[in-house]
Amino acid sequence: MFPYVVGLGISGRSVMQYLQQQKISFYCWDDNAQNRPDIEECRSPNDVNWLNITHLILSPGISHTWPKPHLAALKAKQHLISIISDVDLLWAEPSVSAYTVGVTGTNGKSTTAALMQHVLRLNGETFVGGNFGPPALKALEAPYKNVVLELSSFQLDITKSAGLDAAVLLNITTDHIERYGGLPGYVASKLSIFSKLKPGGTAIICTDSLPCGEIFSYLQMHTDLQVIGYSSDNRANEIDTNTYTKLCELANTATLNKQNLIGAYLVAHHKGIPFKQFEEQVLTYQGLAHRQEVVCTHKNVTFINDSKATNIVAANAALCKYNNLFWLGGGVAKEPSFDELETNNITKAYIFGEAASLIEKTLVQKSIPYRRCRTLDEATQWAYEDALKSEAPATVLLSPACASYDQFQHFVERGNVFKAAVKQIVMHTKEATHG
Ligand code: UMA
Repeated sequence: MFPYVVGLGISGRSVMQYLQQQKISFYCWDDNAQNRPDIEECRSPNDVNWLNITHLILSPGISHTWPKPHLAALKAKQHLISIISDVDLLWAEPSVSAYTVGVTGTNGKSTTAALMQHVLRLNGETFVGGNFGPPALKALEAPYKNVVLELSSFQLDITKSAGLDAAVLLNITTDHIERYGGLPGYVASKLSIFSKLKPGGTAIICTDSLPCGEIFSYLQMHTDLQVIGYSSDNRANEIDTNTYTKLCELANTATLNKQNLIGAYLVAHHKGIPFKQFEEQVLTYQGLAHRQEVVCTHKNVTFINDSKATNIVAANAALCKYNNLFWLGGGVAKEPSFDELETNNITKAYIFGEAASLIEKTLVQKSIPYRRCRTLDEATQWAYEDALKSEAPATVLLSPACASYDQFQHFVERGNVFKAAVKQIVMHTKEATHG
């Protein structure tokens, strides 16, 4: 009997490596021929003998229900074979005794997970991974005291076991419509993080967004989980006013979003880390690339790379924060309209990609000056030239409010292209100045 690994990207390859180390024979498959290893065990869902399969270990990016289940998922269901994830393999490992936290939400989960790792280091080596980047099974590479997993809805959907000591839900706004068809399916997926709690585990929920407020009330009434609610304005907080005030000051000083900071604080508090130590550690947190990352300031212009902002809510966090903005936005729209975009601080917009016409509609309605650009490079160049003419300090902000895959592989590539364009601009102007 063999497990069947389908999808051989980052998570699938980590699963194969794990099975090889465990000396467990397996079958594997990837629809992209280039990602298939040249081994006899590589068999398509039509060619494996399903009667010999124990589990289907599916990659998170592969659909198993909506809009259309992958053939492997369909066949697994027909043969009553359970579909599991790399996270299930991690949690099944008897050697793992780490305190494990899962973080989910539409926005801010990577930042919160990284911040938690930074803080939990105070009481021992801490792993951070999952959707964040290093696949979950990398947590087996050292005897970590704590494991922080960023869990996407896709990972939650295929993870069957319960290995979390604490689960944090930050927010829910519309996302990944291509996989869920609408908000209810996506909300159900996010809610399922709490079914991954071990008995006696702690549920931590920021109630700022309406679906999360409803989940909080539901869990309080219908489960015997330890449920802790909080909100950015302290309405639903179980934190005393004095601590809340200190957390707000800290959020300002460290320029961190309160949803992320308070979520991390509640986990630290749960682990017995005193506020003073938490504060000291937060103040040394460096932040993550592509999330409001200050690239440089050149003349009167500061360049900020917020390429990770792939939806309107995420972009609004940056759009509200900086003034005199020369905003770069566009890509593949995730929402049917951009009317919710915070445009008050935008001096001029530079729009590109598939969503440009849709964004244009909103900009025209709100009388915001804009320029349509073919590429991000072009947009960066125009934004810089206009920002330079501004008398006040200006910010060129890439916070696209869209997915990237019309012009880039992913948000990381988009952010790197922006940073390379900024580098070129700075080099050229320096060369021009020096002669
Ligand atoms: N594949 C098929 N058939 C298909 C679709 C894909 O065979 O129908 C194959 C592809 O050819 C490829 C592999 O499956 O070889 C890709 O699998 P995957 O899409 O699950 O991607 P991985 O490389 O395994 O990366 C995944 C996460 N990707 C997704 O969930 C889409 C990564 O999150 C994560 O970092 C990684 O596991 C490690 O845990 C990225 C992501 O974009 C950052 N996440 C989404 C998001 O944040 O919005 C959810």
